[in-house]
Amino acid sequence: MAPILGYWNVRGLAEPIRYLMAYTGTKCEYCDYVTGDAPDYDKSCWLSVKETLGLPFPNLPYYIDGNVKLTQTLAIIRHIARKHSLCGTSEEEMMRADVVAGEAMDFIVGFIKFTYFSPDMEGGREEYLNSSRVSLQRYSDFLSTYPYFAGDHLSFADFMMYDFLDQLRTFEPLALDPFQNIKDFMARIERIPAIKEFLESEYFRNRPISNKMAQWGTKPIPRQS
Ligand SMILES: N[C@@H](CCC(=O)N[C@@H](CS)C(=O)NCC(=O)O)C(=O)O
Repeated sequence: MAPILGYWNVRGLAEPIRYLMAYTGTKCEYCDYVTGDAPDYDKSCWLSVKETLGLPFPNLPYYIDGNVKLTQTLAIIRHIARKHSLCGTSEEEMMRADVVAGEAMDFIVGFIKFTYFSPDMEGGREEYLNSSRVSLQRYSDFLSTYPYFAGDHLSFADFMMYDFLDQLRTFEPLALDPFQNIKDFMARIERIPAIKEFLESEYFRNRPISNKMAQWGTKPIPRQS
């Protein structure tokens, strides 16, 4: 039986897992939960099954593959990456991939907080973008002249950085402009045939970045590449 990936029907935290599925050619059943509309944003489709799936820590995203029942985005990503040797090819690359994965999680959690919960999102836009530029400068310095964040080889961390930075550049199309090596990296990921195919698929293009209660990104938006 194909593994099952459960998440809301948005990109959110789960998209790098979907890229990994596409890249590794893993057939996967996507169990996409859909929240109700405003004002209640009914989540009963998820809450009614949340405690029934045998997950030790029920949450979204979840990944079920036979006896493997996983939650926590990073644990799911690393599990799939280990199976396909996508964790880096040396201790140096593995350390770099792990650091970047942690940075990517911090980044997306901040982005989600900003786009879902800001009391005045438009008013806080400049401040948010200024602080994200500081992070981008660090990513750019770290990437340096390497093709991938771990170094010379593609790793799971690249799919995280790619999607989360794509969410940022969808929010602000000029955000990546000062960072040519990051723009080159984005283009490099998009040229990977399986990723290109996934990005062009109806499944990718029809799914919004954010869930319905967010202040931004709740409708599918064309990519800015
Ligand atoms: N640390 C967790 C956070 C998971 C999380 O916050 N999931 C949100 C969606 S982004 C959710 O709606 N979870 C369902 C729940 O709390 O029941 C991870 O990285 O996977």
